[in-house]
Amino acid sequence: MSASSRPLDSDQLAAVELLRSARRFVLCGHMRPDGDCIGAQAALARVLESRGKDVWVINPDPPEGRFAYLSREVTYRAWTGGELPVHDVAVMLDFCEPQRLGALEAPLFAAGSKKLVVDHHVHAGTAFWDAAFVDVRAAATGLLVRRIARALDAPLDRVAAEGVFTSIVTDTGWFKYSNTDAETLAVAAEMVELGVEPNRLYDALYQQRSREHPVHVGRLLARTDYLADARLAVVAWPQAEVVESDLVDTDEVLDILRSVRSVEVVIFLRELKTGHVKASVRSKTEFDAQALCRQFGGGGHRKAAGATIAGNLDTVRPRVQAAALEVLGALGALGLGAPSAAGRGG
Ligand SMILES: [Mn+2]
Repeated sequence: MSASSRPLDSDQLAAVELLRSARRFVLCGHMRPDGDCIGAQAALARVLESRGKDVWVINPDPPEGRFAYLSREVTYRAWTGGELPVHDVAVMLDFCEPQRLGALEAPLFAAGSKKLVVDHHVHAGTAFWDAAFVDVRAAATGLLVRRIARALDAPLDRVAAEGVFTSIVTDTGWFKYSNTDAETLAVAAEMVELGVEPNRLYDALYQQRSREHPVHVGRLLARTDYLADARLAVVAWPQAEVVESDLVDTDEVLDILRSVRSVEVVIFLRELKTGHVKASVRSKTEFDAQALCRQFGGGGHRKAAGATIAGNLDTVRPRVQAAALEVLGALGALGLGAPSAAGRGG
């Protein structure tokens, strides 16, 4: 059996049935929607529209400009208050914590609609949804939309295919993270057969930076501190310079630091205007980024996770760093850390 046609469990079948039977949908994403979120929304919107459904796509924030090839085809509304349209089902894509809806949380839960979660994140806490199509092993939410379309017997048009492909490539770092599996590659190939031009999407996503961009990346990288024999890399970015960090794709900086041989874990700490610090954690080894972030009220995946923590860099950084060093110490004692002591080249 191919990876993209595995059987659905009973929860997933119930979710598909809700999508099949309801008529009016609102598709919601999380704050600062990423490529997986935007792509999964595009794909599910086209799939449901092909089934004659009314679909409204809305997020707390507008999509980044680099996703223009999708936002030209799909109307992404950004919540600015007012009223949500009357709808039967609100679908939450690529998140499972209602607070990630930001200002959209209150009006969405005030609406009497059914709540359906389509997601691949680990959920902590009580279930708030009416139905869920969840697989925490899936590399991207877009892959779950592909499975849903198959279950609904709905064909994907080119825009839906570009949505699924965008989901896959942004959540796998263009097929290089450990979540890249057979389903990822099989569905990517299928999307190319449906008309996606990978090079055109790569150009739109990663080759349209400003001239200043490399300088900002350089400044950020210059702030790196290596700890624990350079098994841990930490970049802390104070609020005073937040304008520049907004111009930099965090994943890009994390990727460069992860490329250092000795580094097992990278932590990027960004001070926000709201009195919080946004932590992004990436792991190359058994180090569980999700477990670390959960200690601080966040979540994500084993190899990639994040948390938004109350406080400033002076108060938050020592706590996060100490927690990470403790985990690294335990892993080191078990011999589960870097490839080998020799490989670390003392
Ligand atoms: Mn995702």
